[in-house]
Amino acid sequence: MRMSRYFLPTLKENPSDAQIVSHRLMLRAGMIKQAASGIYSWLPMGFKVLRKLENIVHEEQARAGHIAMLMPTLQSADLWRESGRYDGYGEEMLRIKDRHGRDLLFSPTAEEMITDIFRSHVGSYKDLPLTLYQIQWKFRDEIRPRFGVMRGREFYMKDGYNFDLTKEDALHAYNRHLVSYLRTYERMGLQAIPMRADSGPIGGDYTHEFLVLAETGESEVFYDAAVTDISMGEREIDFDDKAQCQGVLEEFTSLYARTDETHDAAVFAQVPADRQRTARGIEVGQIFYFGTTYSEPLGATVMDETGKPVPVHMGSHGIGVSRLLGAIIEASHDDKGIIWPEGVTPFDVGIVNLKQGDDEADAACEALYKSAIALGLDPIYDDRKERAGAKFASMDLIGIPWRITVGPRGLKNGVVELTSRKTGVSEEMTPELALERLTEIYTGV
Ligand code: 5CA
Repeated sequence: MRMSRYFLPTLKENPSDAQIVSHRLMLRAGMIKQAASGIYSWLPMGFKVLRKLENIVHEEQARAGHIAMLMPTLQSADLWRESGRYDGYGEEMLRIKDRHGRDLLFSPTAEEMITDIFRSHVGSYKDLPLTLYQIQWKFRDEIRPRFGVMRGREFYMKDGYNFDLTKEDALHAYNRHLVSYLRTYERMGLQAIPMRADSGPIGGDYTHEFLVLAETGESEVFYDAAVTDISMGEREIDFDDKAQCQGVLEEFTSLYARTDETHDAAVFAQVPADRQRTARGIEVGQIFYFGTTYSEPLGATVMDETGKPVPVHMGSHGIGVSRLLGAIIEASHDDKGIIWPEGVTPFDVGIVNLKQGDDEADAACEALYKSAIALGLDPIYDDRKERAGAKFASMDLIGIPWRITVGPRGLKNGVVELTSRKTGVSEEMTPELALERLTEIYTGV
């Protein structure tokens, strides 16, 4: 992409209404624009990152054997009356009447709809296990939408639902979700710690929230510092291997890590004093096992091996995809702007032309830009007639992990400068070598 042709409405000043750094930076980097309280338009660069996150979620769900689909945002109230949640859900549910006076609602989650689909089409234990998921907009009429996409009213969520014959199988589905979520967050450059939590309006008593530690997080958390040393890394996972998935769950959840809702001071006191931590965290996902809470009232049963109808064991599992943008920025920024982890960056490399209009510099940038694309990289070329300082400031603000700076002085010696956004370290090298380095970083070859 050439900056001169892109739509990147960056702001020089800090927006006064944004209280936390991720919200400020998303507005300043021209990623979102507020449309109404808690409702945002996703401008091109914000949309690009949102799609990258979505792709990672899809890839990791496919790896775990879960199946993608899509359900409507507007749903009939009747289904929710059947489960008893129409009245129970409270003011957060946006209720709508259509022209015929029928009650609809904007889906805040989709347990009812997926259970309805299941009961219409699945009748035998032989069709299980089954895990279906979607990535779809949700609406919750939050009393206090704030912090930009972090607590929106309209937000993008991955919601997955497992259907199993037995509790044991459903707990394996729970474990599969835990493992796949850990992989998902790590690919996004985040450490998200599974913590014992409260199930709220979803129900059930078996649930973990995934929290990214950040001062601006809305949840108070208590944990054993040793949990921050555990990561999935490169290990191979067989998602059908029950013992392996259970092992990962135990490894990640045996140490003390709880949100304030389930915090138990007496148990916490047993953690060695020098490892006790109290902090704040951003909830970027939650998994639930709730047994037959929905399948019983909605009549989602299958015939078991003896021909007897039994309600299926279910769980639901969510990732706050749009909230993740805020969480990533909270975890990775400095006073100049965003620092995108390579796995989610909107562009792989920024090319800065120090002397736009100079034939030699223009030609070198043009060649570099085209070679980068030919190599499968996604460059953004700042070809505007701006001062070098302004170009650097833009690249730093929008957080591109690598910058190649091209100027007449370097070109005399056949070199450009490759700079890391994270460390600020620059190295001179030939344009070919710079591209080789970047290809290795992004594709591993
Ligand atoms: N049905 C279950 C799992 S699919 C469910 O709705 N879970 S949830 O309520 O925990 O939501 C899943 C994730 O969506 C949360 O972990 C959080 O990351 C995100 N989320 C929830 N509310 C909001 C909101 N108002 N704005 C942005 N993200 C939100």
